[in-house]
Amino acid sequence: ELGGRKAKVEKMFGLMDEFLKNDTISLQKDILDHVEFTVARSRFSFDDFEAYQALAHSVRDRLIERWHDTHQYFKKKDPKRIYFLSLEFLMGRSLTNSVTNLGIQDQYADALTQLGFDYEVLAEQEGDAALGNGGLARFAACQMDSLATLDYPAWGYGLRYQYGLFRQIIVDGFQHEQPDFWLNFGNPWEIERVHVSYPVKFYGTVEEEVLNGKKCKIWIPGESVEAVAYDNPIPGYGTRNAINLRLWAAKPSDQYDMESYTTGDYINAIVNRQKAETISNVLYPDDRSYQGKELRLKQQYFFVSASLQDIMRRFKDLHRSFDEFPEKVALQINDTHPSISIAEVMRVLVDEEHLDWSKAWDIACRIFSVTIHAVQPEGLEKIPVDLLGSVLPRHLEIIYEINYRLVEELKKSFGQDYDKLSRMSIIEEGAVKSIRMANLSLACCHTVNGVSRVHLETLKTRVFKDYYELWPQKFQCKTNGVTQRRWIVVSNPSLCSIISKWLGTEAWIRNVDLISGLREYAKDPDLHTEWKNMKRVNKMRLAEYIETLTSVKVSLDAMFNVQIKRIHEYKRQLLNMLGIIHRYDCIKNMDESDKRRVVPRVCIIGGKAAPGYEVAKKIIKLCHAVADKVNNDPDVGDLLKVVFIPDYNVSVAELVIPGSDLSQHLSTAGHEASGTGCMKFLMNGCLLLATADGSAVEIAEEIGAENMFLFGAKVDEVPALREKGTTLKGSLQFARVVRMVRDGYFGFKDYFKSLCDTVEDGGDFYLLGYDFASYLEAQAAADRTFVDQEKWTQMSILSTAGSGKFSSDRTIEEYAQQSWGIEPCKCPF
Ligand code: CR1
Repeated sequence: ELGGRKAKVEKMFGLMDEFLKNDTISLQKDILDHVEFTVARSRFSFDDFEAYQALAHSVRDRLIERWHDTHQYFKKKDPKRIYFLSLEFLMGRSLTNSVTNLGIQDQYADALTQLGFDYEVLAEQEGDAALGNGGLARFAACQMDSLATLDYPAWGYGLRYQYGLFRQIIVDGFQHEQPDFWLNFGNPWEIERVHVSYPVKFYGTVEEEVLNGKKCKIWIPGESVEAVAYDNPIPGYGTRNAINLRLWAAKPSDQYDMESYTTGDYINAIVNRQKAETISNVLYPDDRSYQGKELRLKQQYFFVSASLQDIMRRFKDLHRSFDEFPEKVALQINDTHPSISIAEVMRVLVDEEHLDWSKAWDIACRIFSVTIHAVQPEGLEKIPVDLLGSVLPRHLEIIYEINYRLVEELKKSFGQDYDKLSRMSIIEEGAVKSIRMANLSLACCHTVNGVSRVHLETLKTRVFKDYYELWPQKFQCKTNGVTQRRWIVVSNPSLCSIISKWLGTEAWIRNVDLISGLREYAKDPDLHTEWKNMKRVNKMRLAEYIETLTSVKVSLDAMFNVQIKRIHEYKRQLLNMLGIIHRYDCIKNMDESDKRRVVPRVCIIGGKAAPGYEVAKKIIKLCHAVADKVNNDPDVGDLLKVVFIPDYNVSVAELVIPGSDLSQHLSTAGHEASGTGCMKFLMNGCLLLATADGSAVEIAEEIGAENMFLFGAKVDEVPALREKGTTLKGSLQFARVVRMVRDGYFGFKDYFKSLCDTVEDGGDFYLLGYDFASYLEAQAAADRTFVDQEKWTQMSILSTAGSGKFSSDRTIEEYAQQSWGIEPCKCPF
């Protein structure tokens, strides 16, 4: 019997090639096979989308092969693993990123050309995976790429939303939201794992039980929902490693509620069961304010509970005692959203594994670290006690116990300072008694990370001051980064070739510090020529895109000036608009000879507003109202164009960033935790016009402040300026442009009134009036520099050359060493 089996296995190995082959003929055959057998179209007749699907499946096979090998290897080596828990991952498209990281893009392009298809056209068929809102979620995606590339034994865990971030459509200049049912045409990048599923429980009651003479608590849940795994292989670059991003989808549980079936109400019983799926239905589209919604809490617990069951099962396969857990497991909490995992770990260890509380707590404290992405205390999640107690009754008890012990410990340090104790407590008293999820994380995590130096300072001195004084060693800075694989190699291939050519190596793609080698050539006329050509071609591509979308024709000689990010008051798109109005107003008042000295500009704005965020939506309307007026004014012509790019997402960013000359990062100092968009522009040699906020401060250190356009109040000036409040009048120029909007110069007078109030009568919290003059000065400086194209190009080269620090590879190395204590585990070829 055994011999027979062995022979079978040997035969199977004999039949399998060691690796899938990547020569042109094999790839073509592979694509055609997928056309015929996966997509089920005739190999003699299929369209671009079907070709894309077949191509994607062919790439997916190669991903799966590496991904299997990597997991076999991880299993064999059993290194300490990092589990990255995040409610959001903004992956964008996968095709080009995958073939790039697999190192077979040229082969695929050739194979397709010979079949009569154009790789780029097929790549455009892919929709974005938009399972996230903005910075936090895209940063999570960049981190996954770096973890894979640097061979870390990592897993990402999140939710497989059926509806990603809404699609933004613009009707008469107003934002409308449409659902993003992104799975409609299937998703070749995921692998459904029907057999990897766990029950996740909700509601019910807690009862006491005596076990071996010891009193213990048991949770009798009232509802069970099944979490089914969908695996998304994440290939590293220049390595065989491919790690896993496991996203959970909710499915009705296998356990039937017998009663509803026996009462004969069969149809309703099924409809009710189906409701379980709503948990993973939709991504919350608001990235800042949380209203303590039940569904949101259920989403958080759902993915956390399934992930922890999965992690513990993997651990228990190889280990008996939880004493070893911290040697094998690091858990990273991405913002406070997954922090219910702390209570869940305690529940499992104490209630199910029967560990002593203090032992369990010690384990929890050694495995968890957290990164905070918010600056304002309002951005930190709070969950009403009543809600938590109803959805997760046992967890509420556990949180109370954690808090009781915490407060006892705090009393040892702070005595009876009740103000301090109540600020530090996990429970917030008040009209709505709530759980402060951030404080729960602070109490447990061994490391609390800020995402830029400025941000960490804010956390230490304002947001978590009390905690910092108590546990200064917990607080660390891990300045964000972005992956150069997606943001240069994939999205700007011509720049990629230039860098490799001048450095004489492609090694910078894995070791981006080498990019500083470009500094040496910053004045080289040959490099300048190549650089300018590259920019022009990228601008051409962007101009075509703009024309297709908005019918606005733009001149390639104009400076492309871009602000793309979520629309928020603190990000001050309104400042940008008021600056544009000022420019327009100036042009209108010029004679022809003055006009000749104007640097022509194309102002590009893109971004989504949370559906309930009225002010942000008014800003979008203002962009359109101004664009309408300016773009149709014959006095202005090519000197100024205003373009709003609808439905901004990762793929749009990949197109816009390489084609930009200048990018704007205008947050009121002290409000942007880090900002990662600026890093993508920097890598692509777009100059930055920015406030000294978030990571811009560190960018200035790396490239030299003289190579960017900094403006505005500094972080430490902002509080005093605010104190002065309404007495702080902006300049006459500021008053004039606001008046133009107020008076209906761009129409919609009544609609824009309240928007104008936010920067005048409302007290101008974000200091637009104060910063306006210095903003205009920075814009003028950008104009003067643009006229001197040699200087501009040199600054552009120095921006790219100085971007090495802002790779997520550096960020991940810091996390690995300072927070997680993990080592690379490289799968041999
Ligand atoms: C911050 O606003 C930061 C990213 C990533 C954002 C931004 O400054 O660069 O996180 N926060 O750390 C966010 O998206 C939902 O919160």
